[in-house]
Amino acid sequence: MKLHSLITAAALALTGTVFAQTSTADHAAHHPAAASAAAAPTSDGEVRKIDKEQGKVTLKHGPITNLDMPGMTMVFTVANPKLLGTIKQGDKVKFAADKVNGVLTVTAIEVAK
Ligand SMILES: [Cu+2]
Repeated sequence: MKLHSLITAAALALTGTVFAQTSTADHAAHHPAAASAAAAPTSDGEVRKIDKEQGKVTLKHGPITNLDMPGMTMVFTVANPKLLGTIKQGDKVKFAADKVNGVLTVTAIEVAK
């Protein structure tokens, strides 16, 4: 009886450890984009032009502190073409931009309220 309890306790402890490691790995694997987008600061901008075919957007933007860039009008690549469906020309927006493989990329964008 004593031995049986010991084995059960050991098995429970082992199962608990494996489960904890698996769930942590799963979480990281499922949310890498969300994690990096949340970490990027948002900048103010205004949509000048949208190119859905090329997956690009022209923004007149304010200073982008994380890229050390002053305000200007320029073309960005978007991380996900679906982002372009949520904005239109003339919209005032808040967006997050980052350098992805050397390309200035909008990782998140939304119409400013
Ligand atoms: Cu710029």
